[in-house]
Amino acid sequence: MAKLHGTSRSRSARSLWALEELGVNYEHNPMPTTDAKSAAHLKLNPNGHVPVLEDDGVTVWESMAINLYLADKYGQGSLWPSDPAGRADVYKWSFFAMTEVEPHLITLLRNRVMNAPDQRDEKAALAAIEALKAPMNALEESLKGKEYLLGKNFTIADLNVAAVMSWIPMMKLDLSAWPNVSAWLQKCLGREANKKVRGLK
Ligand SMILES: N[C@@H](CCC(=O)N[C@@H](CS)C(=O)NCC(=O)O)C(=O)O
Repeated sequence: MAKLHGTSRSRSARSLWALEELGVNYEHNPMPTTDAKSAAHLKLNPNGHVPVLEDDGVTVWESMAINLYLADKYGQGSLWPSDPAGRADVYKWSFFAMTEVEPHLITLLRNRVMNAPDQRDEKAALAAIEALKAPMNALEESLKGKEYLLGKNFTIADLNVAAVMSWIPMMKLDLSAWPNVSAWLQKCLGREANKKVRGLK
């Protein structure tokens, strides 16, 4: 049986969402991030991070890699596109989320939510908001006239990008300049599988 290590209050939520969405029978080890550097966990992921997936003798770390693996293995005919062009879009949006969006959201999260008030740098937060404009514009343009990133159907591309952007409501970032992004994000985050994950340990 597949086993996912990592509390839902971490990036593990991304892979728990994929497991739930795909209807995979899995075991969840809700390991806190404070245990990620334990000797036992370092054997699974030498980076000392969660999430980690174990599945049929395969060990995968990096949330996006886990989700691409899961969608490929369990999502044929649903979350995983059957054609190379569709899969190219999946890779494109997943790497976009990790490289163009996540670093700025982390900066914002640290300086608006996570750090103690006297450790917050509002200048860095404002610079992150500025840097997010280009990727938000790209997303807005791509969603024009479409239900989801690849067209009519929700795929692992939507899940991966929306999962990275799931911190946005918590930060109350104003998305009114990007109405397509705002409507799409709400629709993705409102899916039952994601709502279920938010209630897990
Ligand atoms: N790029 C990695 C990042 C993983 C990561 O940084 N996970 C954090 C939790 S959200 C963690 O394990 N932190 C524990 C630590 O660094 O000791 C991914 O997406 O899986």
